[in-house]
Amino acid sequence: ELWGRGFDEKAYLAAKQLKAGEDPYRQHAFNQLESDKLSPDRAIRDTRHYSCPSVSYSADLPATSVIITFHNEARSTLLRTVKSVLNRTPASLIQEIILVDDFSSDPEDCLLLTRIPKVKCLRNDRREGLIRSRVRGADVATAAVLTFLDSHCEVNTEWLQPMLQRVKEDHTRVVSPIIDVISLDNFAYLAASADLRGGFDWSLHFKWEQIPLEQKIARTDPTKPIRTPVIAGGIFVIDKSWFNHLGKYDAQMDIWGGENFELSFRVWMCGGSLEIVPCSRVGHVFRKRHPYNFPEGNALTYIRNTKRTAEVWMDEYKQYYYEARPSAIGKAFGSVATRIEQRKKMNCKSFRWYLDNVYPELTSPQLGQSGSL
Ligand code: LR7
Ligand code: MN
Repeated sequence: ELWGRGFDEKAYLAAKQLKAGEDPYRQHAFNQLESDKLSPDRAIRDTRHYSCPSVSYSADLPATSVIITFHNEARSTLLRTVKSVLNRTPASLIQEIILVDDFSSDPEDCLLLTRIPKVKCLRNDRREGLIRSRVRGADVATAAVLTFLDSHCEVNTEWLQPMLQRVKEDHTRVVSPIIDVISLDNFAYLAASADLRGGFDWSLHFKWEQIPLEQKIARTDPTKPIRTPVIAGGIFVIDKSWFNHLGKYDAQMDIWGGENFELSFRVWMCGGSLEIVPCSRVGHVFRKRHPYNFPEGNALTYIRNTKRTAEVWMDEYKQYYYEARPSAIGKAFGSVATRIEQRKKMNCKSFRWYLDNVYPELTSPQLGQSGSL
């Protein structure tokens, strides 16, 4: 297929085919052979609840800038992410797709895609990690609403409208879809449970968890949003001025990890809310290992990022974080002075308030002898 400015899809993909005998999992930690076999325009099952198609949305939803950062993504998954957005979204809602190439080995992975209408490419001249890369993309975005995606996603039928609707009604809402599973082995598209929300433990380890039973019983309308204490991090819609007002991301966080807690605590504690909109579905390839290197090492980077989060947002409860993650004690984490200042300026609520009002299910650990806070 040839696009307006002459994008040769077949040539783009063929240039990066696996070599005979090469382990298809080696480069990307998913089965690249299976991904390469599939069409960039493949159909996927509409996994929404059957009452979703009859929900209607405002006729003047705002357009969005889609921001996708990546480091050495497989061409076939990257292209399918981009094309699923163009194929399954009304054109008027997509202002642009901003690819941020986080210093991948081959600049053409990104550059060639700018031959597709609406696709822009920014390339970092050194590895920055996904946090600073997203901020770079957000800073140049021209739409009033930002939509973040990982580089190995497929958006499903009418994915964007329900999220834009929620943000249009209230710009302080930060919204996520239900994240369906694209199998890392055979790329089958599988529906995820609609009864999950984001949670975590004191070590700041993310987990999906069941919606509390009282809330589940009270939910008579399966199309209504689900309040969530935290978001998984990669796939969400946020008003651009609200994102800027809240302080974007902590630009001293490196590579991967922790930014989802930092953003989630900040949104809740500084006057916004986080929700999962069940009529929006986006597939994501979940992997078992990171396919890329961490210049400072995976463990130290996660500690640095989560430690910055705990130091800025968790008040006296940060002691539980250190008890659950003793290896974080004494580790360097840079200065958090400007982030603390920002928190004060915005007059954000306490972590105690967050626990009482947003995540009462996270109970204090049994402390050895010191009792509860
Ligand atoms: O140095 C890097 N530079 C990048 O641009 C490292 C990564 N990246 C890109 C990468 O190519 C990908 O597009 O950043 C994106 C996310 O990296 P992944 O796919 O390795 O992350 P993940 O899916 O394992 O991790 C989840 O948690 C991360 C914490 O930092 C991010 O918030 C991811 O966006 C997030 N993914 C999702 O929320 C999708 C659902 C998965 C879950 C749970
Ligand atoms: Mn991912």
